Amino acid sequence: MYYNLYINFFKPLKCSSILVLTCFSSLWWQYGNFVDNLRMYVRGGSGGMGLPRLGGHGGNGGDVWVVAKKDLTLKRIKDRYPLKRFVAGVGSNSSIRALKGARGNDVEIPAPVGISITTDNGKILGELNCEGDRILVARGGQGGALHSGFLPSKGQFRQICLDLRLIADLGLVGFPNAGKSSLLTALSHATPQIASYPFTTLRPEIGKVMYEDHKQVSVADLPGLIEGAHMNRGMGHKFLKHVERTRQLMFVVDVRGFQLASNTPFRSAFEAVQLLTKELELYKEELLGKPAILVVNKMDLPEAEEKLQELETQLENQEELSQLLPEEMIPSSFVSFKHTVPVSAQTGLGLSRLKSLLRQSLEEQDAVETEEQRTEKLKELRRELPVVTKPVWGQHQSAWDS
Ligand SMILES: Nc1nc2c(ncn2[C@@H]2O[C@H](COP(=O)(O)OP(=O)(O)OP(=O)(O)O)[C@@H](O)[C@H]2O)c(=O)[nH]1
Ligand SMILES: [Mg+2]
Repeated sequence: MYYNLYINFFKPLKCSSILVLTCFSSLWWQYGNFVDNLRMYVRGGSGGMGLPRLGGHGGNGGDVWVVAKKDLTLKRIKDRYPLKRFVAGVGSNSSIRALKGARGNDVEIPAPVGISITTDNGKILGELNCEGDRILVARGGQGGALHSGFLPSKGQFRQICLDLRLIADLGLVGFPNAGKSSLLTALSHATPQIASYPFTTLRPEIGKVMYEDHKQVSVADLPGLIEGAHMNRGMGHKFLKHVERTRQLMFVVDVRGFQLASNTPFRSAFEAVQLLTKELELYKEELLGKPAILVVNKMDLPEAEEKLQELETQLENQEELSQLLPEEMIPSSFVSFKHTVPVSAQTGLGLSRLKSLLRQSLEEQDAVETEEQRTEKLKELRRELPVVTKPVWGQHQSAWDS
């Protein structure tokens, strides 16, 4: 009997708790593994002593640099340098044998591309946008010389923060479960985790969409946003910083709408679009200035066609229709999507069209930007040219006359 009791009560409990624990431990593992900012202490080397008797100069202390390297993550840097302390070499003292002391060794901190570096008081030291970019973060002290009474100075020291913002052509924005990761998997070789529970993606990941002519477009998969993310609900807004540097946005919505849990309201695809817009706006309004494409996913499901038509009509009149939404859901400006593309990440429907539209849209942006740069350059040239004023016939004479 006791055995039956055990089977009836504890076994399901045990199974579900194991499931929950596995879920949480897998979530923790992924989350714990992703580092997108790192604080560290940096100090330039002190200068070496001068030699007053013979007028010798001490060597300067070494500098500390942060250098962008390929295929690196902040996590690897954190693991490799757990103390997160970088001190450059001291300059050598001036001596009878070497009147000019040797310079201290520089220290290079490797960092991934896409890092911006700030000091603790918020001063921006610079950005690493390409491999090989380097930023001086702590200057070494000067060696002792005549002007300093042969006394050396200490190196600069401070706490700095390396903040990673992914650089990609497109950033995926959507509610949880919309199918962002499924879409990235279907379009690229990336293998993000996919599951039917919300917040499967806990760390941003970049996938490369390849074209036949070897052109590549990079797409960043981000954790799902939810209503109130700006108030730190769900995963909050912290991942939105990763779309700051993407060139375009790819909104992904489930054609049938979305409901986070049974006690939260159901949102139609149209409402999802407005809510996503609102969350982006509350994070940083400038994000809405980026060109955007709307992907309507899960078109393989029943009634998808009707829902899509409904959404398209609503989007045509989005300003009027959104007035029917609760005030806190209405964004102050609306996104006018360059394309609305129905797809099914599961069956592959519409994906080849989406793939070529992504490329086309980026190429159009390239063309606009080159044109803008050209006009800007022309304007600059015109500003630099000396202003030649035409002599006005008769003006000289009248001045003479008077
Ligand atoms: N029927 C159908 N199901 C899909 C499609 N795309 C994704 N799904 C399912 O939707 C669920 C969520 O997919 P994900 O790709 O993990 O969604 P996500 O937007 O990345 O979710 P988060 O990472 O939680 O934000 C999974 O069960 C997928 O199998 C589709 O086109 N059709
Ligand atoms: Mg995902």
